[in-house]
Amino acid sequence: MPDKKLLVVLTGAGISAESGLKTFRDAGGLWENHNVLDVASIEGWKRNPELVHRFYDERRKQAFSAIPNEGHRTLARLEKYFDVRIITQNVDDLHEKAGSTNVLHLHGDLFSARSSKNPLLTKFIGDAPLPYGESSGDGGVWRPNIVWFGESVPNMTPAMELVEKAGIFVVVGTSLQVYPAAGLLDYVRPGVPVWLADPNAHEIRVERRVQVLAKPAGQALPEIEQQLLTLFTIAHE
Ligand code: BV8
Repeated sequence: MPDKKLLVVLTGAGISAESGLKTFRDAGGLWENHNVLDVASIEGWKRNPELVHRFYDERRKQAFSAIPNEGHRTLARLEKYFDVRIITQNVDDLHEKAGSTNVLHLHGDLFSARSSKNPLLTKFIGDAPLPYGESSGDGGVWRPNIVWFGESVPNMTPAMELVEKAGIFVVVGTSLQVYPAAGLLDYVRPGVPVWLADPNAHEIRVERRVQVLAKPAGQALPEIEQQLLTLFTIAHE
C-alpha cells in the first residue's frame, strides 16, 4: 500500500454539538451565563480564579460523560485509508474517545491541569474538580490546562507545519473567528482540496475555493468520507 495521503482536519466546537456540548456561538458569547472573557481569559482567571475553576469543573463533568457522535467516528474510521491528523480547538476528548490516534489540541484539554508558572508542568485530573490555590510544587498553583484568550498558543507551530504538508484539508464545526487558529487555512498549499462542513457555512468567510457541506458534522463527514474514497479511488467494502 503506497504511503497514505496526509488528511488534516481542523475541528471546532460544532463537531461536539451533536454530543450535547454547547458551542461558543450557541451560547451567544454568554457561556453558562458568564461572559466568555470572564471565564476563558487569563485576566478573568486573575480577577476571579474560583469562578473560573468552577466554570471548568462544570464543563469537565459534562465533557467526561459525553459520547462521540458520527462525526468523530467518521474521522477515526478514515485512519484506515488516510494518514489522518486532527488539529482541534476543542478541549473535550471526543476525538480520542472515538478512536482517533493523532489529535493536536491547540487550546488545551479539560482533563489535565498545569502549573500557573510552567505550562509544561501538567498532571492528569480526569473528571475531578480542580480547587484553586493548590500548590503545583514549583512556586505556582494548579490551574486548568487551557489556552485562554490573551495567552499564546504553543501548538501553533506543529499545527502550521502539518497544514503545510496536507494533501487534503477538512474544516468542520468552527466559525473561524478566533486567531491564530483560524489562520491555519492560509497555510494550505494552493491546489490542495479543501472541504468545509458547517450548517451555518453561509456565515463563514473563507478566502479560497472550498467544497461546502452546509450540514451537521454527523451527516456531512460520512458524505465527505464517500467523496474522498471515490476521489482517491480507494477500493472500499
Ligand atoms: C493570542 C479554550 C496572543 C477556552 C479558546 C481582535 C481581532 C483579532 C484577534 C483578537 C482580537 N482581540 C484579541 C484577539 C486574539 C484572540 C481572538 O482571536 N479573539 C477573537 C474572539 C477575536 N485570540 C487569542 O487571545 C489567542 N491568543 O492571540 O495570543 C499572544 C501572543 C503572545 C503572548 C501573549 C498573547 C488565544 C485564543 C484561544 C482562546 N481559547 N478555547 C475553552 O474552550 O474553555 S477559544 C475557543 O473559541 C475555541 O477553542 C475556539 O478556538 C474558539 C471559537 O470556537 P469555535 O470552535 O469556532 O466554536 P464557535 O461556537 O465559534 O463555532 C461553532 C461552529 O460550529 C459554528 O460555525 C456553528 O455553525 C457550527 N456548528 C454548530 N452545530 C454544528 C456545527 N458544525 C457542525 N456540526 C454541527 N452539528
